[in-house]
Amino acid sequence: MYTPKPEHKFTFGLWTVGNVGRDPFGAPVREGLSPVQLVHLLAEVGAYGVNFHDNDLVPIDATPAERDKIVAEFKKALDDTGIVVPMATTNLFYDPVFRDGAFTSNDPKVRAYALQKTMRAMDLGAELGAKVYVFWGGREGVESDATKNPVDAIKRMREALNFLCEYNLAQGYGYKFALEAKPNEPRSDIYFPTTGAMLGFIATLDHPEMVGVNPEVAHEHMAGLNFMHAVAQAWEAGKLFHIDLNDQKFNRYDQDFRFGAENIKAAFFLVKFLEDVGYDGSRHFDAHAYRTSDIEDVKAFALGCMRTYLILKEKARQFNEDEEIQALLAEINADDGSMDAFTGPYTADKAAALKAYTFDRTAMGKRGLPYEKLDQLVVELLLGVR
Ligand code: GLT
Ligand code: MN
Ligand code: MN
Repeated sequence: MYTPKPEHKFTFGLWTVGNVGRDPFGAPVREGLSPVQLVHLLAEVGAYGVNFHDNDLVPIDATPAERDKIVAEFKKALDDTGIVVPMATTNLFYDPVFRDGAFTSNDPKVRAYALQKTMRAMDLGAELGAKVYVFWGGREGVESDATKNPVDAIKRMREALNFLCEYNLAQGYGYKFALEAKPNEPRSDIYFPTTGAMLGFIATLDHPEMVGVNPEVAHEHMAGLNFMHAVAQAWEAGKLFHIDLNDQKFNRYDQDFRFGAENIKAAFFLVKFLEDVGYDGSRHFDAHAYRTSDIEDVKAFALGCMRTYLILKEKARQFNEDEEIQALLAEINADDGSMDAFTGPYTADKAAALKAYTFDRTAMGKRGLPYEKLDQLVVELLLGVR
């Protein structure tokens, strides 16, 4: 019942199961597996797809001949396993050239190089079948506001995305672009720090219909925000093009823990939301195993992400079928229709009638709201005693 299958659309990045456990205080602890080995590992644990940055697959200094050989071997691994590539992205943060950003760098040469690198990476992703293209601007920020004008940064980012939307159209790639926000790390402050900020920015682009978001659990939790609310806003705006699932303690560094490892209740409401609305994109796990893990434990990590998702999906089904919970929801949302005359689209008559109406404010303020009871039912459902 909790066995991952391709129809669940579980995906991982090469950089996630391939993470070697390097951190700012310590060297790698695991051997790096090749992209081909990682595809086989993902097939073994039951994933549907693999995503990558250009340089997860093709080293930044590879010659065209080396690139073609790597791509051919990777394609063969995909064919052998049935693993697909739904999403691709560009590494615009690792190389020293990007130390002050890519599209928002103060150096026009760096900005142009970032565009060139992204077009080439879009070619690579399209060649392997990717339909979603993620933009995570990890270095698009500052340590000191003396160094960059934030309005210039916004304008530079807009110019780059408009350029790349046109390239997408000109090549006929049909990509949907998904912008991923993060508040900080590796920069002290990163521009467009939340999913909400990205949504506001998208509306200012030349092709807003082509661009949506890729919200990540951990990134909103770093900022102490309710992730599901950000996802709901993106969904309601028709902008939930991709999602990065993982977990972490609130207000900490970017931990990228296994999905559901820290905040089970938040993970439950997230899965319930995605399943209830019928989100049909990838369930991408942008997480990595603890630094203490060996390769067997990395597999346990990957399987754990997917199993937790499926268990929470089953819990969401139970929630929707639980008579006591549904009765409480019906009570909470009861509507006797007495306000219908006032609500909905504005008319002058409605406004006049509403202004003249007398409310029993005291009674309204005393109405019982059984939210403790309802929440406890959720807790008991999650703890497995219902
Ligand atoms: C990096 C980052 C992630 C992004 C990846 C895509 S790379 O691991 O922390 O949140 O989604 O660029
Ligand atoms: Mn992260
Ligand atoms: Mn991410």
